Amino acid sequence: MKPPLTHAHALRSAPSLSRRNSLALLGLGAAALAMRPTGLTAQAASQTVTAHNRAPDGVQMAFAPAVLHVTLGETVRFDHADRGHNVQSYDEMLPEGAAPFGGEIGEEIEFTFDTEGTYGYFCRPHAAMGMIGYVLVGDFTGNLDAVRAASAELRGPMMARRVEEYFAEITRIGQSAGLM
Ligand SMILES: [Cu+2]
Repeated sequence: MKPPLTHAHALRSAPSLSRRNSLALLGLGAAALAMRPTGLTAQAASQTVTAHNRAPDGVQMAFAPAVLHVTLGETVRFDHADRGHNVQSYDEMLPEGAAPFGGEIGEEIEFTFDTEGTYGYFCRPHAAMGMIGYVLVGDFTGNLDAVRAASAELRGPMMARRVEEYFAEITRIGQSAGLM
């Protein structure tokens, strides 16, 4: 029995789509989502983080949502609203034993978070502008203090304010989930 195709695989292998049309489809995030077949496999991304030159809330060079809480084992898609971004985890901001994740500039990736904890990541070209984010997995408090300490070491003109804002959001999420 053939394993079910993921959506991305189905798009790439559809013979009737030219490369140009495939790329156009991939660029239309909303349209692509609307085309998602029902009966998704367990590995299909259920949440998306998007890299923006200007996020919906008006913040420049930012991920949205920059703080995302997912359940253990959930897959997150990291896509791009604009060119020139990438996503990669900070080595010092991973739960113990967790695999790092990342892609090249312009590369959209999916990553399955199968270790509980807090993951910090950044965009390499724009990290100095505060382009960072956090994925919180399950009870994410185990390594939160370590991630907070590492975040306080990040340098850049906008960084301290971003870190402060994102940790306020992390605290809000943790409290509403009864974890903090
Ligand atoms: Cu960027």
